[in-house]
Amino acid sequence: MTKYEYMQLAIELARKGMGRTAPNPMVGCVIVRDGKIMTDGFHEQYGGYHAERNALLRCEEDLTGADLYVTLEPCCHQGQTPPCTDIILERGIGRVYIGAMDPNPKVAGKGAQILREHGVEVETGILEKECLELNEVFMQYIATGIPYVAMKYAMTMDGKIATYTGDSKWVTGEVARRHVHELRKRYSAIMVGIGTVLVDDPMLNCRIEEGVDPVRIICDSRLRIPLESQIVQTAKGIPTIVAYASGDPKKEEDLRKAGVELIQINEHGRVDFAKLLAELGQRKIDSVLIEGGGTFHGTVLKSGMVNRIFCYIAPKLIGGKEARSPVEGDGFSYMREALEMTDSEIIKLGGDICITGCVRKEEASCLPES
Ligand code: AOF
Ligand code: ZN
Repeated sequence: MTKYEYMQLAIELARKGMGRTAPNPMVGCVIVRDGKIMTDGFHEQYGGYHAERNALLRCEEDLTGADLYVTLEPCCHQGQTPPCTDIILERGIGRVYIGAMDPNPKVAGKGAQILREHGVEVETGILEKECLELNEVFMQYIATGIPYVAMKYAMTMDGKIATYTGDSKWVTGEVARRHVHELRKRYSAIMVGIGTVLVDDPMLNCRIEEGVDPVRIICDSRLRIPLESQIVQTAKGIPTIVAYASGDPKKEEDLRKAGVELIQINEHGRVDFAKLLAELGQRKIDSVLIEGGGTFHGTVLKSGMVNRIFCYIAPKLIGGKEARSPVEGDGFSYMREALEMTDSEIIKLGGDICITGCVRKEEASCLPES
């Protein structure tokens, strides 16, 4: 096997930690000697041992001179667990292949440097693009403290998210809907505008085996969320935040009693999305999946803080000029102003497809006021 194939295995292992490591990274590690995989490991949960330590502790055999493949630069700091560089050196590993460097200021090149200083051969940048993408959330959050934001919507071939009567169950088929639940597992929080709660009364949980429910966040400037909505009714079991600008004190108290956490941000009577994101970042929320309606998406895109879009398309047509579309507001005047994606890819999901891509940063400035 080549070094790229071993790193690919390490990436697949890392993914097993999805939904359980935030706000820390997903990391995988494979250790090879004389062409044989001796051991492997991954970061299983937040606060637990790192991938390298898990792999090394599982193997009692002599690993002197072995090759270690790891998706993220080994750490060299004492955090919740001891430095991985220590155990790598103790076990006499000969060569370390690194996928992506760690932007955490406590590591940032020092991990690789310490290994080299102790005579370990270090090669960096193996499947770097894939390893960076694996941890796109961590890379942004550790550097800025601002959560990574993805937006998701499902539409028909004629660009509608519901019929003119508001019916939207279901636009896409089962395979695509399962994919959405995988996203809900991957992202730490899910966010919608109050409109979605009033129309759909959703649960916004993660309904797959071994799923992890994201924190639910409702943007609700005037605190209109009904106490009898499914979200409020289940707030004691699933962490739920309502972000609002102003509201009746009695309603505030009732919501708190129901288990809802309230965040008040009043910017001229509205919740400012950028300020809300900063607040969520302080609460260790590293990523947010937006699953709102067209109005909410329009507002959020205007902030310029959306990193990625997941657009599901079902091969159906429903027509109707009153039928809602995924991004509303006033929109741009000219094609040349369009927000463009980089690194876009198409995923086939049964009869549906998903187009995903990163919003080109310099263009993510703003949509016109609606
Ligand atoms: C992980 N898992 O497999 C690797 C990490 O919170 P701590 O003390 O466990 O330290 C977290 C930091 O360690 C994290 O920000 C990253 O820089 C580094 N590497 N973290 O949780 C791992 N390899
Ligand atoms: Zn470590």
